[in-house]
Amino acid sequence: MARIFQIEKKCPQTKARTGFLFTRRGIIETPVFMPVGTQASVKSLTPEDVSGLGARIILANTYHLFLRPGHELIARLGGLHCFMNWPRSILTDSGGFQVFSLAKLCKIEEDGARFQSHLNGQEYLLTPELSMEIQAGLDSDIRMVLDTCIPYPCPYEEAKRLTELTHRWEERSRLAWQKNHRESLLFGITQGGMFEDLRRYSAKVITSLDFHGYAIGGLSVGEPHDLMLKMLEASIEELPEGKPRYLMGVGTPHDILEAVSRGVDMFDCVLPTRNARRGTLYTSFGKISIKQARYKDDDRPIDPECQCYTCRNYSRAYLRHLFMAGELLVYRLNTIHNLHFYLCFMERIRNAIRKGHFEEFKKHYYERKEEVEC
Ligand code: PRF
Ligand code: ZN
Repeated sequence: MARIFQIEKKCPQTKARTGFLFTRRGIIETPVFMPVGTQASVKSLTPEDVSGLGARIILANTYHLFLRPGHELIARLGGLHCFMNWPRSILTDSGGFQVFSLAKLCKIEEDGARFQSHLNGQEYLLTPELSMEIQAGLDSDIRMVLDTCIPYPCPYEEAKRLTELTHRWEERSRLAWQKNHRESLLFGITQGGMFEDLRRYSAKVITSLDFHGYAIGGLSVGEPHDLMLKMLEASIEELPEGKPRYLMGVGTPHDILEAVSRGVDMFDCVLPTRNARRGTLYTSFGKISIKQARYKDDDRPIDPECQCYTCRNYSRAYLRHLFMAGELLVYRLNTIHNLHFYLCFMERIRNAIRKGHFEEFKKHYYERKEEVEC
């Protein structure tokens, strides 16, 4: 197997590491944050905006693109990169998680997940083979196996049953991928609910299937932060050191910092983009809500320390005005700022690990967060 991941530097005090992930469309420095482009678009931005922010990989969703406009149409038009004009890497999620969270009815069968489209109620059966076929049609660079989503809370026996079903689906995903992979990478997903022994068991079984990388799924589904970290630790302990680890759908800057400390290399989350559209902005001194009256005639940028396009050109007063007036431009300007914040945060994490300063960086980050909002 060609080399797909190379560890560059390890933090001496924590399990954090920097590395390079090689896809057929480029090299990705890790730890990395992948902006979410669910429906073949990072909401409100052009691909030029997204690459200008420094993103080298984005995430797209099998579930949404299968239902609309359909993977066959996208395949006919040259694949997702061509369709959306994004030449860099794309990771596609398998659809499992979205079926559980978005579809109207969802029934787990041995063969796959039977669900009704949230758009028009039509019934489908999403099997591991179909998920791989859709992802092949999209022609993504990193593809995810089909997994089940274990609700929180969930009794032990049910979590075990769903975890074992996921293992069978992943084996079938792997076989299907071998038939139409076209140089893409395939990542397995560990589950196990909120049980340490199931987490370890799942990570062992998934590791034995030999994927290019390993995702930790089923976390950040409503459980307390400490429990998430405990489950993450149990999962990671059984994963191979030399392969990339991806914590799906996580999270806040705080979650990311703690997960990097435990050896996670990849993240995706809707938080920076969704919060931007709701007027919640990340800054070096905590989150602010641009809606607040206190920003009415505030001529300072969102964050005086931020170098993004929005902060270099616009005041809080202007952004607040746009928001209150429902002007579309505010979505783009806020999203540019929040994604810049996340991508810059990851770059600072990588540089701190490289220089051997990661623990200090973490401490400093927590101290600054204590400061009051301005
Ligand atoms: N599985 C898949 N996608 C996901 C998750 C999962 O468990 C999560 C859980 N945080 C987010 N996205 N396939
Ligand atoms: Zn900014």
